[in-house]
Amino acid sequence: MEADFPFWLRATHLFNFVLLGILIRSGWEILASLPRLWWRNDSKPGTEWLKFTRRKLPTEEGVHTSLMDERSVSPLLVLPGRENIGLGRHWHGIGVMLWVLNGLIYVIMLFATGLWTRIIPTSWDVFPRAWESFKIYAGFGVPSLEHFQPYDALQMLTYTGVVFILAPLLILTGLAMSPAIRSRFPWFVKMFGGVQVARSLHFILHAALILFIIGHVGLVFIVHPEYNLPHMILGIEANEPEYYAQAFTIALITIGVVIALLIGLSYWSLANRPRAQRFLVAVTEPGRQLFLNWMRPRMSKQKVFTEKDISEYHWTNGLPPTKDESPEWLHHRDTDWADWRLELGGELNGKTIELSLDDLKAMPKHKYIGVHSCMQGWSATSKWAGVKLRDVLELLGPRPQNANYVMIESHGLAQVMYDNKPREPFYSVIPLRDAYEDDTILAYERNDKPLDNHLGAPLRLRVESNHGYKMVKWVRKIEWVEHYENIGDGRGGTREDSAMQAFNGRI
Ligand SMILES: Nc1nc2c(c(=O)[nH]1)N[C@H]1C(S)=C(S)[C@@H](COP(=O)(O)O)O[C@H]1N2
Ligand SMILES: [Mo]
Repeated sequence: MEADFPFWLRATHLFNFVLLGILIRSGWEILASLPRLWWRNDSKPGTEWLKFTRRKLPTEEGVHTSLMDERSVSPLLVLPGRENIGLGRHWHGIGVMLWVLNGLIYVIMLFATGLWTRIIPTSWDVFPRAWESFKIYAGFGVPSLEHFQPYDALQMLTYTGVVFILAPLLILTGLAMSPAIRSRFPWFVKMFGGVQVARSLHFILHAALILFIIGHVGLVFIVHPEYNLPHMILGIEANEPEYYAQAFTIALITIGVVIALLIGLSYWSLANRPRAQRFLVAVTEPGRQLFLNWMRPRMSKQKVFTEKDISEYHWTNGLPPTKDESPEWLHHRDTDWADWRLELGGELNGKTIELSLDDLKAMPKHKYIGVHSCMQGWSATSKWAGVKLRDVLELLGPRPQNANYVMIESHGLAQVMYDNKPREPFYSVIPLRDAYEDDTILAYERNDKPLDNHLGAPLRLRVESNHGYKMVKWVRKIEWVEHYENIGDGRGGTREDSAMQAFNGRI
């Protein structure tokens, strides 16, 4: 008897329930940060195929930021809720890692124990038999008990579809949204038709999964529950009302406890967001190290994206500095950057160099077509040109021994800060391995034209292996730093400080 629903099966099934809850709820938080879906290779407002907002967007570029499009959703529904995209992404990351692990254990055990023959059909007549079952359900009937051994043909087909088709496709479309993977294997994203197509497919697959969950849970309570529930939950093959009541109660309590736990995670996260961020980053960092951090971009080498892929529309996140924020940037803008200087150096070197825009343009020019993705979800393909960050850093001479990171600071201020703190200058700290990548550049051109003001003129950082929030616009100063704990709130960047994103985002 025990062998029918052995412990490993029940345990992985329960974990799967919890982890899917985390994934779906945090996925909704991520979607709420840009509640629109596209089939295009860019995210042009007005061309969405689906949206969850009534907000009308200006079609003019550079007057509206993606942060303004974010929606606040109740923590009862999403994880963690209330516009916390950074924490939502961390929860999604943890959910993915544990869900894949749990899924692997399940599949390995399925084959190791031979139980795979119960869910994977081995003969073609599963289709006609499933069709018979389907007709019975469609007539609001239930196939008789002897069809379930322990699953009927329709169940076998559905379970096989969910485990071996739906789940892998969810993983693949999810991977196609990671900047580390896109920059390392650009063809993989191109194969889907771009980040937005992968994102839309991910959404549709998740909707299919939710339909499955509703049907699955519903049918457990509808189809021979007096036999199935005691069988699954108590491991007893008996048709007695007493066992049925017991199993029914256990099933309901379990579902209730899991839902309470899922909602509890939201309130736990919101009660102390820095604590939640520290915990989630610590738990997910090993996964990022193992799977993503070693990937170096090959956009410029592989030339997978071509002129034809260049997007019509490019969102903005962060508007140009205003007179109050940076009178000097406005002065430089109005005088064509003639006496604008990039400040390079800092304490670790004991020296500071100033570079004009012409100095930078005189250095070797690096050009490639790449895809920008904001962690909120929009993307755009552009041709970027500028100087490699490593070439610029080389001007400072040998790297100081204690230089562990490169810090990049903007003329502009953070868009928002949490807890009503005063807005700090936008900054980002880059690990050395990212700073030395081939496709990490200080860009002064986009699509063969000088950078637009809203895209960071005269100079903006590009780190193709990561999301947009690392790519400081209106760069003012670059310097070596030893640690970042004492800069800003100590998380390695403005978006890490305020949106609680991970220092090494990449997913
Ligand atoms: N100075 C500054 N740089 C910034 C930001 C900002 O608000 N201020 N936003 C970042 C984010 S979250 C993204 S997605 C990109 C957006 O770049 P774009 O406006 O050129 O599309 O810029 C990044 N660099
Ligand atoms: Mo972003």
